[in-house]
Amino acid sequence: MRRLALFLLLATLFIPASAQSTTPLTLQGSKGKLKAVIHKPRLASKKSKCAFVMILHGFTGNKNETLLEQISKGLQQRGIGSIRFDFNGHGESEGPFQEMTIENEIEDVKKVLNYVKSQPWVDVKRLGLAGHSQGGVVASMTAGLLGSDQIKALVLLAPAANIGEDVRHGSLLGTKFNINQIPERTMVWNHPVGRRYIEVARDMKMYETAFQFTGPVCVIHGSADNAVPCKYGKKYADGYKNATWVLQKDDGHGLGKHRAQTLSTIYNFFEKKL
Ligand code: FER
Repeated sequence: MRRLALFLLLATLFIPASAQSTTPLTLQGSKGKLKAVIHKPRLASKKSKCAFVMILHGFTGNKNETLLEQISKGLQQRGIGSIRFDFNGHGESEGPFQEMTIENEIEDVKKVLNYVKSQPWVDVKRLGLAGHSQGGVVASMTAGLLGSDQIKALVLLAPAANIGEDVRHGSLLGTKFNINQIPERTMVWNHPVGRRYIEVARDMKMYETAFQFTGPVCVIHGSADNAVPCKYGKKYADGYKNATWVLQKDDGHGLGKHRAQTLSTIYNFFEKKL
């Protein structure tokens, strides 16, 4: 009996911490299987929960871009979990690129979110979203649709708010097409963009949907971004009730110039707001 009591006492004194891990996984998305990497931070005990961020890449991008990996690793060191994944038609995920749309990318995010919420170590009350470029548009619209009950904080990195406007003018990143007779496919950055992508982008209520989100937002944009001029990011920041605007001088679309500063802005924001 004394031994048992001693054992129980020691057991409570040495509750094992749960180690950090970085694990590849496959999830069901809107158009097939999605490949993802989930980052779990070190937790005080097996029962602990942590804040968590979903990280979204851009048009023709993938989950292993340096910026996204850096965000995951930095958050992990600060006790915040994250997931990066390839959208349908991108990276190692399934689905033909030509069928990818901003709409079905939003569906991908919702499906990944359901998986995240099922993890016992994730605090579902402390969920954040971060998206780069087209991933920023997807993040903004998903946050608007789900609301601040489900998404606590949002980071938009060079959000590609010009997509809708470009499309309505018959242009996609410099490729021209006839908006009154949308082709079955349009090659953009060597990728086949389908008709449905253009229709969705033409009709989407991007700002209107996005601005339904009332939680804290941080918008970071490079002043020398040639793919998405920074005035589009500024319009996002100006439209939100609760946004911080960070303009990175002479930085481009990939936000590589002041990377350390960009990263610490992201970490500090999530540490404070989640
Ligand atoms: C466009 C403007 C910006 C566009 C895509 C982007 C496909 C997004 C770029 C990115 O995600 O990096 O007209 O058309």
